[in-house]
Amino acid sequence: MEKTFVMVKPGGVQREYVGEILSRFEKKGVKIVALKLMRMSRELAAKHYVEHEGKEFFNDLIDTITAGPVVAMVMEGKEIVQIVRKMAGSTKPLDAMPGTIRGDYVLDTGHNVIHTSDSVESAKREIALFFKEEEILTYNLATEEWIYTLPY
Ligand code: 3AN
Repeated sequence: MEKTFVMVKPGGVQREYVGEILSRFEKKGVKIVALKLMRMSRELAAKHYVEHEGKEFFNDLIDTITAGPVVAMVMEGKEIVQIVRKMAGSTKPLDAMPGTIRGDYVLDTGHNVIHTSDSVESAKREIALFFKEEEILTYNLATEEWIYTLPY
């Protein structure tokens, strides 16, 4: 099944949105297959945001993402990359629809509470940056057949 990388950023942890954000994904039926609270090093931050290197907001981005603990996660599900991205909402606060995480909690692009991978390829790269293979679990949720398969 498809996997994606999700991170509650330092601002989301400090504003105590971890439970709220996890709850939205759990209610959707998303399976959490890896999760940790950690502090990102500047080296890891620079690798994670390599596509933004050289942009005018790059240094602020690295400062902000390393300013406090983050909750890093791997989530699994059908078409999970784009579904999780939709639930997170648009990068620009004005475009982030109410009902999305950013639409409900974000007023500024640089303080947007959550990161989600933008493609299956990015997800693979980001998951490998944050997790060892043995930290990503394989298990069944008791509810899984009611999310995907039953009634046959
Ligand atoms: P997304 O997180 O929606 O995929 P990206 O990948 O374009 O957005 O940008 C990564 C992060 O860089 C954003 N979440 C935001 O924190 C920051 N960022 C992007 N564009 C800007 C900008 N114009 N000004 C300040 N920060 C920005």
